[in-house]
Amino acid sequence: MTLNIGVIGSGAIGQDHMRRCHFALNGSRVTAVNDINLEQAQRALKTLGIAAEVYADGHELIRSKEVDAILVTSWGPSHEEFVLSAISEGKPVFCEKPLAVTAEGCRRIIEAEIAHGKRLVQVGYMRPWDKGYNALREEIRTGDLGVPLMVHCKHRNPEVNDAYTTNMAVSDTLVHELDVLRWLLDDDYVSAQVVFPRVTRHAHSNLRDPQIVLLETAKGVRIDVEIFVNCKYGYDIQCEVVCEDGTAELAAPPSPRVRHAGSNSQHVLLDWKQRFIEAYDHELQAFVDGASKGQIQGPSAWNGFAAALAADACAEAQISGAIVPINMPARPAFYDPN
Ligand code: NAI
Ligand code: ISE
Repeated sequence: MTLNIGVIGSGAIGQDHMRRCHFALNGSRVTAVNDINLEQAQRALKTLGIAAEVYADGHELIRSKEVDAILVTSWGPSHEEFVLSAISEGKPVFCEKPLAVTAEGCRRIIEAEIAHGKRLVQVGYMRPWDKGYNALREEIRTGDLGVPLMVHCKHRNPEVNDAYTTNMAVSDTLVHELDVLRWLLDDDYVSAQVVFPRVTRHAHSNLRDPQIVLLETAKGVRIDVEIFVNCKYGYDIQCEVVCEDGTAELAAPPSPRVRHAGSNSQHVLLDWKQRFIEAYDHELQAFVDGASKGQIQGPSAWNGFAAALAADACAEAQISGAIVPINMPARPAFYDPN
């Protein structure tokens, strides 16, 4: 059986996922596309060489008989309404991060999914599908290093456009760490603080960049995440876990060491598309398989909520400068891992 996929949002990641679902994965094809910018949707299909129907309305696409499952790859503030609409049609939906721009929005999705009675939502947090993070988790789980005490992370993007705000450093960028570190440590956050170093001259006038987020977990692990979205030199994701008897560090993607013209160097990737290319393939193949079997897996709406709750606290901390508590409620049995 081939899963017919409808895509809402045909920008950078929408196109990358369309290419994947139509050409690279097993068992899926793109049959419908919507974008508030219709020309953008048409251009994307032409560029990719896909013959799919263009819908002027995302909700109409969700209702279409030509669509078995939905990918939501539009801007964050529109995610909630499309995910709720897919749930009300009983159709599986893969939603790019963030699931919703507030924890309240994620709660509404959770309530709708539980009322439906079966998981339909997979959130596009791809790092738990990344080989490097999986190796790091395995290493910690052996127990050979003792328990984790501290985690030092860096999330660096080469640059961002003028629409990127100070808040987006947490709601759009840090959310990846907020998701993956809970999974890596099997722990929850209890507080967050944000401190601002000197601002880089490369940031536009309304953006505080870089930022440092300090998190504490229920088990007492202290985490610092540097978010630097105009670092200029490349896309660089780092994570070091310091344990009682040693440390474990996320491996950098393989790249040759080059000795040339008096220097000894190694390339750094330039964007997220390349850095997590395999993880995106794995998460979407899992979605296609899960939707085809009626068994959605991977990061759930509950994971989306947990990241959003911590991001809300970080956003408050950005403004107040205070240490903001994070009160994570108990997970409903509906979201217990199988
Ligand atoms: P983009 O700006 O390149 O594309 C977004 C597209 O959505 C645009 O074509 C826009 O016209 C369309 N759109 C916006 N609101 C819409 C609505 N209400 N209905 C229909 N279409 C709408 O943005 P990009 O970079 O593709 O990001 C999209 C989403 O994917 C964001 O939520 C972002 O956080 C997430 N993302 C995730 C990444 C990851 O590593 N998992 C990487 C990049 C983006
Ligand atoms: C973008 O939306 C992503 O999700 C990328 O993975 C992240 O590195 C970037 O900071 C976000 O803006």
